Amino acid sequence: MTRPYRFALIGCGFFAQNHLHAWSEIPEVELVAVCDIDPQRASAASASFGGRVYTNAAELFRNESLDFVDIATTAPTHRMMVELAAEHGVAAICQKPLAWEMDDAKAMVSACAAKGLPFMVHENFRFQYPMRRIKELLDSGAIGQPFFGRVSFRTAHDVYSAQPWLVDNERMIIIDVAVHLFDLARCFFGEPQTLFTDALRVNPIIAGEDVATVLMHMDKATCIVDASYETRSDHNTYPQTFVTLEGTEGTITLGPDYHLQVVSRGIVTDEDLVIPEHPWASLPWNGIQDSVYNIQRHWVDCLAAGTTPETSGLDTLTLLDITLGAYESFTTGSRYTVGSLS
Ligand code: NAD
Ligand code: 89V
Repeated sequence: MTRPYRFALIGCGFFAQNHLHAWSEIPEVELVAVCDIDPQRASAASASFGGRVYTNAAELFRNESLDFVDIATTAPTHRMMVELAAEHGVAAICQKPLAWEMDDAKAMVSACAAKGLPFMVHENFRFQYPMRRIKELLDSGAIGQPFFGRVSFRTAHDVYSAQPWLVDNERMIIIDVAVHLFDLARCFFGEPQTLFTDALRVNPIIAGEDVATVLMHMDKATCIVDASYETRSDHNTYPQTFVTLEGTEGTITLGPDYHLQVVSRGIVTDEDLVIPEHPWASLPWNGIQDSVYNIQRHWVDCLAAGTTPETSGLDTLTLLDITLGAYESFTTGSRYTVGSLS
């Protein structure tokens, strides 16, 4: 490496703090600017992590010479930001969900492809340490041919205090959280062919759905994805994801507090997974925070090697099709055939 990759972060809100901390652990990058329409947020980010302050993304791109931009705003601004980046020949990482609509997502992918620019979506759940372990076990054949899965995220954690914008979203837990679980299901089983959704709103103060169950049909497997923000259990496990995978030779279970059990050809192994530590990480977010570091590390490794990131923009078009298809299934009350919206 001759010089660090020069980058800017746009959107200095709640989750961007994790991005900023994780970037500070990656020596190959240099934060040259931060941008937020809220000047206080931009200034606070700059005071803690460095970089010139902008409140206007167009001005940022006009003034700075960047290798990539990290977009941590919410979905309505993603297309505008990615198109600006492409116009200026700048590679981009963009937070999930990539977009609310398929046309916007396609336009972003096309804009980057037209300029030959790397484009990745910050779809970090598959980069969680326990999920990497599960994927390794699956690929090693520990449970034979997987035929059933359940990927589950259930909590009563008050998500609305830190992310008040979720209250008014007409589409909520499927596009906010199940999107991560769909991606995990794809990572474990491959692409689904069809899916069926049931969903409802339990909390009357919000606009969208806060409980959802989606049945995904893969070539040789069935996978249930379920998410709830209204599940009151014995202890709060937010923001952990639970996984059960059954195969012809055994079962993998990731339960509360990262307890991993593997039953493989009659042998049972139990392990309490230890999430890799970062000086800035803290409970209960440490598993997610580590995944932010891992996905950002992956981006830099791909830039250096000239390879396509796992969660590229193009790959994420399928994930968005599944996610929007889940709403389509709920609305029509019938199975959605994956690919119909693409
Ligand atoms: P937030 O509202 O706290 O932060 C967004 C920031 O973007 C705000 O500070 C806002 O002022 C700024 N912004 C809005 N429009 C802008 C513009 N035109 N130019 C510059 N700045 C602008 O939101 P959040 O909760 O941090 O969520 C941000 C994104 O991160 C969402 O897409 C969300 O789904 C995603 N997210 C992902 C994870 C994950 O695990 N991958 C976790 C939480 C949030
Ligand atoms: O992805 C999100 O927006 C968060 C979560 C904690 C699920 O990662 O809500």
